[in-house]
Amino acid sequence: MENQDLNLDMDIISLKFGISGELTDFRRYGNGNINGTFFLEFNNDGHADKYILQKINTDVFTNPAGLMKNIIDITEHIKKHYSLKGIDGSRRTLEFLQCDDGEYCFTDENGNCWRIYNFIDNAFTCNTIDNADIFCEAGRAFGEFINILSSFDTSALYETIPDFHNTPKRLDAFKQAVSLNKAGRLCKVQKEVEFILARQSDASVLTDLSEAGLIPLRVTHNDTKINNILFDEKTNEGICVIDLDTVMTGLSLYDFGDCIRSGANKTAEDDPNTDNVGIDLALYEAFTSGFLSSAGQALTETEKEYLPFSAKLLTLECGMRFLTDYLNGDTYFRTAYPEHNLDRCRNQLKLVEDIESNMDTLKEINEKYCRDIPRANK
Ligand code: ADP
Ligand code: GN1
Ligand code: MG
Repeated sequence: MENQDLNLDMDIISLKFGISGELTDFRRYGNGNINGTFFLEFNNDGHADKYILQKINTDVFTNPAGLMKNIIDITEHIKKHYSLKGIDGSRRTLEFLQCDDGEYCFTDENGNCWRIYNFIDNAFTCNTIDNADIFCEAGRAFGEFINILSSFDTSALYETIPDFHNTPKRLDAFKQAVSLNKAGRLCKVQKEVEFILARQSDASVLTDLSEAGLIPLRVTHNDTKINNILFDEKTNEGICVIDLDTVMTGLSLYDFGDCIRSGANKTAEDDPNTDNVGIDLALYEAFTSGFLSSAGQALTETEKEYLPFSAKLLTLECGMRFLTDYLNGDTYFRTAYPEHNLDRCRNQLKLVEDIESNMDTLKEINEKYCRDIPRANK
C-alpha cells in the first residue's frame, strides 16, 4: 500500500519493522511542530495492533542514529525503574520497534527517516488545559521523569540539539535574524524586537548560575510542552512522558518553565487574540504543587528559588525563537499560515508581560509549596 501524500510504501515499512497483518488505518496524528506523526492500525486475526509512525525531522535532528540511541537507553532505564518497583511499565514509556538490520530507524529511498513505536491507548493529550487537577498531574509526571533519570549516566547522552536552551545563544541567533532580515519582515515587528531587547539581561541568568556551579546539570526532557505528556482516560493520571528527542543534559528549571509557558497560559500558545493571553494563577499553583511533590526533594534551594523566574525566561526564549523563525522565513517550526510564527511570538510576549506583572504572586505560591516539601535537602 502506497501513501501517495507521503510517497511512502507501507509494505516496505512493515517488512523493515517486522509488522504483520493488514493495514486498516493510517492517518496524521497530533499537533507536533517538528516531526511528522501518523497513527497506524494493523489487523492481525481480528486483533488491532496500534502504532505511532514518525518521520524524524532530519533538518532539526541531524544524527537520527545518535538520537535513537539516547531514546532507547532512556526508555530502557525507565522500564527498569518501573519493573524494580513492581509497576507495570507497558503504558509508562515508549517502546520502539527494531528494524531487520538492528537499527531503530529506517531511511527510505527518498531520504526520509522513519521510526515506529507503541501507540498508548486509552490516553489523551492536551494542547491547552483548564483543569487544575490534570495540570497538577503533568507537574508530578514531569518531576518524576527528572527523578527517574537522576540515576542515568549523563555522559552517555548524545547532545541532539547543541545549546537547545542556551538563551544567550538564542538571543545571538535572534539578533542575527534581525540584522539579516532575510524574509523582509523586520518592518512589521519593531515593537516585538524592542520588547525582547529590553529584556536581554534576563537571557544569561540561568546559564550564569549553571556555569558558576550554583545549579546542577541533570538529565532533563527540555521540551515539556503540555502536549508531550499522555494522561490516562479513566484516571487523568499523567502516565507517559513522550517526545523524547530533546532529552539531554539540562536544567530542571527548563522543564518547569517550559510547561508553565505552554500549559498555564489562559489560551493556546498560538491564539492570535492576545487579549486572551495570561498566566492562570490556579494552574500555576497546581503545576508547582505537582512538580514539587515528585522533584522537590531532589532540588537545591537555588533551583527552587528560580522556578518562578524560569516561567518568564522560557516564555521569553520561546517567543524569541518564534520571532527568529518568522524573520528567517519560517524554516524551523511547522506553520499553518504565513503569520503563524508572528502570532505565536506576540502571544508568548504578552504572556511574559503578564508573568512579570504577577511575579510577586508566583513567588508567594512558590514559597508556600517549597515550605511543604518534607525533608528538603540542601
Ligand atoms: P513532535 O516532535 O512533532 O511534537 P510528538 O512525539 O510530540 O511529535 O507526537 C505528536 C503527537 O502525537 C503528541 O502530542 C501526541 O498527541 C501523539 N502521540 C505521540 N506518541 C504517542 C503515543 N505513543 N501514543 C499516543 N499518542 C501519541
Ligand atoms: C516544538 O515538537 P514540539 O511541538 O513538541 C519545539 C519546542 C518548542 C515548541 C513550541 C525540538 O515542540 O522547543 O517549545 O515547538 N521542539 C523542538 O511549540 O524545537
Ligand atoms: Mg511534541
